Amino acid sequence: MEKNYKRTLITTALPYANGPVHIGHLAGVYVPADIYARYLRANGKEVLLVGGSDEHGVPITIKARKEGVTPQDIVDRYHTIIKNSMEELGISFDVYSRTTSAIHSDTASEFFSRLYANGKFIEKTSMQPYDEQAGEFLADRYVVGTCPHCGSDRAYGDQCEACGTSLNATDLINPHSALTSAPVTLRQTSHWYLPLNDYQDALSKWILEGHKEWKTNVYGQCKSWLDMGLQPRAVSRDLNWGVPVPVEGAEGKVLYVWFDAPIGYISNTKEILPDTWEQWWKSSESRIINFIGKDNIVFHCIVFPAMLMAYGDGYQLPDNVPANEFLNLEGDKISTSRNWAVWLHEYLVDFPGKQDVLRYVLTANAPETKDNDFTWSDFQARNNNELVAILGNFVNRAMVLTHKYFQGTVPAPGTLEPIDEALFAEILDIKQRVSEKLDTFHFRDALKDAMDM
Ligand code: B3M
Ligand code: ZN
Repeated sequence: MEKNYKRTLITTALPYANGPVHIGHLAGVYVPADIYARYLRANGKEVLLVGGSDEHGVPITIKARKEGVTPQDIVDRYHTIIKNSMEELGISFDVYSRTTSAIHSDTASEFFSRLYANGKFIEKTSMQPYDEQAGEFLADRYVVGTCPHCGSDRAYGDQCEACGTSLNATDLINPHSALTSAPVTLRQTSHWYLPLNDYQDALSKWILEGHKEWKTNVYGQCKSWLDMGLQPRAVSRDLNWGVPVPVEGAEGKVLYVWFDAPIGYISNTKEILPDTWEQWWKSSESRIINFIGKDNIVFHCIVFPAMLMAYGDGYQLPDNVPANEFLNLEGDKISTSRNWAVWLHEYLVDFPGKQDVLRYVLTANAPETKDNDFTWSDFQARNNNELVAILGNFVNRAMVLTHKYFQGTVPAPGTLEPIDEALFAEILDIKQRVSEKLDTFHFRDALKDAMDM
């Protein structure tokens, strides 16, 4: 780290409140972000760890429709489960809020209004997916079809979860409605677009020249997006759940969830620090680090930075975006819809008091540079062979010997013999190596070094 920052704002991707969080979320985002926050705090740095639930968008309305309840019911239920379980796991958030809060609607609405007033959007009429049977436009995940990149037949209108590619509904092969399974028709509607192409040069310079130190998976994805050439992206949707588009005549339209969600980082900072939040966002003495999963890279490295550039007013761009790859479970992709996951709230019931075991295993096996697999046999082996046999034994021996020879009190150090000096030097050396790895977001290697000690 060349520059010495006064404070670090650490953000964590806002999980959709359409289900509880699972070990994939934890390994990808929350455990590493928490390690980093604790590491900086332990070194006396000023840190803010920001999180919250993403409560808008089609993932929420689809879930509500499936269960025959309102979107509000869904987000209330899962926000509570997520917030409580993360707290019980020990993720040390300074704030964990939600995008249905009033402060968030106001912030997101104002953000859009300013860009609108300053002529930063293009308004375009286009043909969009429509379900004749349901009489509704089909935003994002309401359209399902075959991914033109990897051939997965479960790609959504906004993204293919199998290969991580970001899509437009019209890119899909054989698109049909997630509501009624009817084939998708097209109908005319108008939306606001952010012309990302206007920011192509600034983004290229900022990332490709200015941030060569970013993780290779992140840098590589950004480069391929930039090499393809950026296109205007719609920032509104025909949907009845979300932040209303604050423009006259835009009834029935809301902000695209990926427009309002990253603004949630700002509104959550405002919520906890109403008077000083700007120090964290607009001062060159502060830096912003976004912890995310690999499927969120384009939104954090391209779209949100372009929004911040368009807004101006001193907003800083992120200094780093350490994105992780995916964690699989017993050789199979974790899936909420197929209920193939280890859910945090259930783990906490099944393994009371064993929060650190989960945090340890998810870090030792973190998907930092490639997808990784979580297995229960590995969980058991790491618990028994590493935590109990190595760490537990080390602590136990130190305790027993302290009791046996020093009445249970750590004695004052005597004169250091050469052998002690050598040991100290070795410890400092390990500490240095661990710090270097933590500073560059290699938590798994840092843990390995610490355990080898
Ligand atoms: N909720 C997508 C996800 O959960 C989205 C992240 C928002 S971060 C601002 O992967
Ligand atoms: Zn795909």
